[in-house]
Amino acid sequence: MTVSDGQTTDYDAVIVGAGFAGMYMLKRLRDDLGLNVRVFERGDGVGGTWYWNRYPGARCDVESLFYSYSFSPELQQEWQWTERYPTQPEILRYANHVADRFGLRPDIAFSTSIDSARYDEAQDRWTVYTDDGLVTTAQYLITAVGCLSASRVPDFEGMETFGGPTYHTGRWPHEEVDFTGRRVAVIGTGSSGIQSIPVIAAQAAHVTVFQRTPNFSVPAVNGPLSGAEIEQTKANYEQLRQAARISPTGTNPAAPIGSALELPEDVRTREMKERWDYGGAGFMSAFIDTGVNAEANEVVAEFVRDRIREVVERPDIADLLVPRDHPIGTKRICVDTDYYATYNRDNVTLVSVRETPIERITERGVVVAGELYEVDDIVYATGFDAMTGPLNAIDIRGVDGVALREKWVAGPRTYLGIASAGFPNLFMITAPGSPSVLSNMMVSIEQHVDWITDHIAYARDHGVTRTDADPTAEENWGDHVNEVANMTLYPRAASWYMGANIPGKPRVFMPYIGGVGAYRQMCDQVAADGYRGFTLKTSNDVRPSRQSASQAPVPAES
Ligand code: N01
Repeated sequence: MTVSDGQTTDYDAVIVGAGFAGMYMLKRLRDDLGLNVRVFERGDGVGGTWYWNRYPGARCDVESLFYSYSFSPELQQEWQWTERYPTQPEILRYANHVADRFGLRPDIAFSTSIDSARYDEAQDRWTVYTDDGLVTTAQYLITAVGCLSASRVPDFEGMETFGGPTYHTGRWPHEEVDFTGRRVAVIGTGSSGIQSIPVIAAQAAHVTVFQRTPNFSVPAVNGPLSGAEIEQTKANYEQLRQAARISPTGTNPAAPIGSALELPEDVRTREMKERWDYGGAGFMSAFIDTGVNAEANEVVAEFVRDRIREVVERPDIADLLVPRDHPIGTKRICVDTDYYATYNRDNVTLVSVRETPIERITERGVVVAGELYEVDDIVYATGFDAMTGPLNAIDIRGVDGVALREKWVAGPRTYLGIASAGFPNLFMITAPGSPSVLSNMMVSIEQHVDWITDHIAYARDHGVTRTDADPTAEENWGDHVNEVANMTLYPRAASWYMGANIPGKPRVFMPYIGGVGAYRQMCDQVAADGYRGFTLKTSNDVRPSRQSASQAPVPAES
């Protein structure tokens, strides 16, 4: 392994990104394997998603006590969460606490982006080029770039002529934005819009919401955590964390009570009402068939539509807010505080841009169907080039100089959502083909980081200088990812999971939907089989791992 004298730019591993994935990866490789590691982070602080997404009302839709690292019993006991769903500032404080507590900052180069990376086949090392002109080499390149970090603003005609400030929710300024007395346009009603609209409306003189597709949202029922709740979770953390690791989504919702099609109407309505009143995304787990059967899905969707009609006073507005174009859950379910009730305010206007898209943006506002909506500020809550966007933004070149973005031109191809054939010694945390965005990201991040650490330790112990996914194993895995997705209703929605929000992006269901627990088992089995499906090269030879690639993977649980 390479030795660094503090001056050298040669490392054992380079990590891209200092969000929760990058920080934990650094800790494991440095503290447990004793490697020399350099992290490059384009922000000037840690936190990733939570560093960038500072929009009003930003909070996590996974409960704070479980949207946190589990690797350190001391850390999880000492950190005090204050609310059921943590705010962005609180999560960012936590990320900073972790960075300080484990002394991570000295190994992170902040305000530095990686532009490109080349695999050097003669040396079995990556050469990494950063925007400060530095050239760095490393045996391993590990991306921890996040799934939703490439923010996206549609190309509206005339947008550059707008006279006031504009904001994207995923690139919010660090200083406070005061909307008092201002007329604000919010474009987009995904999770970011749904969280920010009520908070902006409470401050601004007027908010005009431009909605293309209504979304399903369930109430968070957020509130302060009581001492008793915290104590109880902390006393049982070990079992609760383990249950999350082997669960379908990395969380601990109440188990489904049966089939929405088979249960008597009063039973299923009672169940949905109880879950609705309890709050949170656990509402979606009431029945076993919501995600796979259109009729069952409709039972749940109609329950939510009724709740929208109940809350929104004006029937014409309620009608616009009721989602009808996709099965519930096939676009990421939103979790809100007072979203629908916000449309009862006098200072909120809803403009549907479904039939009549935004025509253009002028110096004074937004034009729809020939009408100018005059505003002082525009908030783009228009989402991200999800999952592949952040990886394709870096010019990553593997064997024979092939670019990852060229290899992925028809959609991402990975083995286990961690590696991609022809890109040796490259590991991608929570990449397409892994559960990632369909799970509690903290659980999936820890699983990937631990698996990658074990793989690197195995390589070191066996004199392996290069590890590369086998193309056949990758193809098999891709088939499996598609097969499982096609068993569900997910491909029916024009969602960012499918790449549908980016014009020209291939329509491929990107995350793996076979479940976090089942996926973990498969990854563990691959490791137990000596990294089946990877070709491992020692300093003297190239040899396939113990079992042939054609046997990989084993989607035993799906
Ligand atoms: O982005 P989105 P997001 N004209 O893509 C609309 C995570 N997250 O930032 O649906 C008009 O969901 C677009 O309309 P349509 C979470 O995983 C988590 O809100 O494409 N409108 C849509 O309404 C989430 O799913 C949390 O028709 C246009 C909106 O912009 C993911 O991030 C909080 C348009 C984009 O919604 C992304 O959420 C926030 C156009 N030309 C985010 N183009 C929590 O943890 C796009 N839109 C709670």
